[in-house]
Amino acid sequence: TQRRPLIAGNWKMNCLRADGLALASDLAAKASEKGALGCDVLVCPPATLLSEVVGVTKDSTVAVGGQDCHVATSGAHTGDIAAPMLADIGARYVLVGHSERRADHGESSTDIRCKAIAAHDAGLVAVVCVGETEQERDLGATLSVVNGQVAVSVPDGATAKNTVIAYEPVWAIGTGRTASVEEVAEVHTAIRSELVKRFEDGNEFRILYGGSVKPSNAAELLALEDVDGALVGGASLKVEDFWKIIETCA
Ligand code: G2H
Repeated sequence: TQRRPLIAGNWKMNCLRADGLALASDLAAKASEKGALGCDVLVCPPATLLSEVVGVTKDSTVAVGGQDCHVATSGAHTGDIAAPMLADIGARYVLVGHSERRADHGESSTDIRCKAIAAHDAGLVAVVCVGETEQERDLGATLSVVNGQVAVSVPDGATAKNTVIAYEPVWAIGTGRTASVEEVAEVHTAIRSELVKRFEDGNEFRILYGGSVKPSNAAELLALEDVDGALVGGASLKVEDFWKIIETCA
């Protein structure tokens, strides 16, 4: 199966307006200059910048996504953003269930499934994030935890077109510590086999790796059979680094 890689930048709660718009327009300029890329490119800025980042990237191949959405389409949910609002301003993707959301906001896999459904209903691609903690890994529970998260967080209506999976071991996020290629390969293979069992097009789903991806380790990770791209945090905030990761897919 030829799966087109996706390189996604998760800016998290970073970038004031000037820096964020400069980053997005530099990236769009590089993408336009280069022409056909070997991967799809996505940036997920903070909510404050979404609309303007859509504006500065609109003539490029760079897609824009939110970092979270609410399960409801509208209503009394102060501070939240509904999936149709993201679609309305031109976002095409949304991250759901990032481990920081699971930890900071107590989101469960059931919540995340509802968010993925809300994203699908709004016509967005849901990037469903999963990953074990250090303690779960040390207990030897990695595969059961991750498979359990995939089973509950990914809705039955998921297809390879409306859903991307991102595997991010929590202990490797923003720590500089990356999972070894063997560790990554083992989990991605396990996720693939769950997807194939459950979905007719399970082989077509993109499974991204995330957790301290940087230019120096991107190539070996992206070379793995079931690694179909990367979800990049820190290294997506510098256009040179993010671009180097994109170029490993050329
Ligand atoms: C994992 C990743 C992006 P970083 O959270 O989602 O962040 O690359 O900084 O580890």
